[in-house]
Amino acid sequence: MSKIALITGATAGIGEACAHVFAREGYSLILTGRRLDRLEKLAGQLNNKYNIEVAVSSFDVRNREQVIENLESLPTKWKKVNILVNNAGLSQGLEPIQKGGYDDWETMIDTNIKGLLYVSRVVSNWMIDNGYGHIINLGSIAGKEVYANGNVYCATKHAVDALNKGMRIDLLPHGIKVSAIHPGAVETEFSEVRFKGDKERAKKVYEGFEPLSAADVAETIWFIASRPAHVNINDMVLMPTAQATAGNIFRK
Ligand code: NDP
Ligand code: 8X3
Repeated sequence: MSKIALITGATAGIGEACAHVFAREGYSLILTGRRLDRLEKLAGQLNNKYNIEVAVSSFDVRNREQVIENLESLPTKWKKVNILVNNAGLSQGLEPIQKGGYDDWETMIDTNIKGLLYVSRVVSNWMIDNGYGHIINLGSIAGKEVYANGNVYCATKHAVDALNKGMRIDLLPHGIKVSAIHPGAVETEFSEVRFKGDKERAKKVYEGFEPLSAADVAETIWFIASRPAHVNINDMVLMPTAQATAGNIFRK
């Protein structure tokens, strides 16, 4: 079997774009997300186009039992994972702290921090057994800076930044690489999810400037994944040219 990449949140946006790039590069893929119909459709497309093996596993990263059961029940050959792209994540709401939605906070913390931890716990043990592996975490510019009303989302991505550093230290003796990429604005379903299906409001986020595309991020993740064995990119911030900081976008 060829090298294997496991991509969480492959049903949309950056995860889906990563699936295309790693398929193009000849990887076998494990694709995860909650929307099984999208996973199956994507698996069929990639299998037809690139003649690669694709396994799909549908679970909610917030549910620890589901994560463990679904991943551990994969056939042994699929546990030889070379690359884990810890991508599943989301933002919910954009409110000042005193008005934040309790459920929104729980969803972001459970998905972006605890979900990433559950998946990493399972897959890092496979990698230790295999004696190789590379974990690439999706942080965000929101994990490097804080912007108005971004409070809890920013906190979850700051947590990813810290976990990325911690994992790298803990997995160092096992020869496992750990990297993070921190993008600025990327036009995906992210803002539609943040604004709970309000497409008009979501569209406005990307008006007047050229944001990153999901493909821009996926190609950079491939760059990180394809460095020689003795080279690791610890941390990378990737911004649209029109965006200087999280809160500073030049719009025409
Ligand atoms: P999308 O909304 O387009 O994709 C998010 C993906 O995460 C989907 O595949 C979704 O799958 C999955 N996901 C969300 N919640 C869960 C869950 N509970 N269980 C399993 N999968 C889940 O957004 P992006 O592609 O933009 O976001 C991908 C990552 O990149 C996120 O971590 C985000 O924080 C980060 N990021 C995004 C930026 C942006 O501007 N877009 C910038 C910086 C970082 P499903 O709904 O099918 O479960
Ligand atoms: C997504 C980018 O700036 O909306 O992580 O937080 S931002």
